[in-house]
Amino acid sequence: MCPESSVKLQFKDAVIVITVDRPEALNALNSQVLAELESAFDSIDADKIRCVVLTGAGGKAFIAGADVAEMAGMDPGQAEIFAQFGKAVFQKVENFPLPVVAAINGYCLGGGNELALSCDIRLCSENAIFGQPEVSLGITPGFGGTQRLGRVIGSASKAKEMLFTGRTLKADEALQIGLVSAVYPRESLMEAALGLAAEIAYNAPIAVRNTKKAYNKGKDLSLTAGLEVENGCFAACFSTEDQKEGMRAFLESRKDKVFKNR
Ligand code: CO8
Repeated sequence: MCPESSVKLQFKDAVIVITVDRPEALNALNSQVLAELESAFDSIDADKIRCVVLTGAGGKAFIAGADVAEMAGMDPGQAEIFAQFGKAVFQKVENFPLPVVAAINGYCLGGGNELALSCDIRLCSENAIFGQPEVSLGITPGFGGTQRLGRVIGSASKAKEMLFTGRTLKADEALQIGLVSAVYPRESLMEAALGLAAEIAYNAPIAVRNTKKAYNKGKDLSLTAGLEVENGCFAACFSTEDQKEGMRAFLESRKDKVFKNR
C-alpha cells in the first residue's frame, strides 16, 4: 500500500491485520477507504494466510460510519451507487474464504457496525460504542444493517429497537445481545484478537475454510439444503493430507501435528 493509504496491512505469522487508518475522521468510510479495503482483501493470498483481523487506528474508533461529508450532497442515484459499492465490499468480507475477526476498539457506528456485522467474529474493547444512527441523519442503513443486524443477534425486536431509535449501546450491552463474543480492556483487545486468530490458524486450513463456506452458504437455505452443503464440505476434507494427518495424530496421541494446507 502507498504511504498515504488509509488501509494498512500488517503480517503476524499466518495472520494479517487490516487497519482502517483515517483517525482524523474516526476512520469513517469514504469511497477511497472502501476501495482500499476491497484491494486489501483482494491482495490476501488465502493459501498462505489463515485468518484476518480487522480493526481501526487511533484508539477512539473502530469506524464511526460512512463518511457523512461525502454523502451529504449526494442525489438518489449517487447514493445508490455508493451503497451498492459498500455492499459489494462488505459481501466480499462476509464471503472471504478465511475467517475475519473484527477487533472493535471504540466507536462502531452506522457503516462501521455494518462492516463489523459482515465479519465472522466480533470482539470489542470496554470503551466500544455500537449503533445504527442513520435514522437520525434522515437515511436508512445502506450497507446491510437492516438485513444483517437481526440475523446476527437473532432478535428482530432488539435489532429494530436499535435501527428505529438510533440509540447507542455500550460494550456490555453489545455482549448481552450477542453482537460481540467478548469484551476486553482496551490494552488487551488486540492481543486477544490475535490470540483468537492464532487459535484458528493452528487448525487445518481447508477444514476451517470449508466450515466457513458451509456456515455461510447454509444460512440462506432451508435446513435440509444446508445439511447437503455441509455434507459436500465435510466429504471434501477426506481428500486432503491434513485430514489424514489430523486423524493419525489423534490416534497416535501425537501433539506435534502439522497441517500443510493440502
Ligand atoms: N463521517 C465523516 N466524518 C466523521 C464521521 C463520519 N461518520 N464521524 C466522525 N467524523 C469526523 C468529525 O466530523 C470530526 O471531524 P473534524 O475534526 O474535522 O470536525 C472528527 O471525525 C472527530 O469527530 P468528533 O469531533 O465528532 O468527535 P466526538 O468525540 O465529539 O464524537 C462521535 C464522536 C459521537 C462518533 C461523532 O463523531 C459522531 O456522531 N459521528 C457520526 C456518527 C454517525 O452518525 N455515523 C453514521 C453515519 S451514516 C452511515 O454510516 C450510513 C451507512 C450507509 C451508507 C449508505 C450510503 C448511501
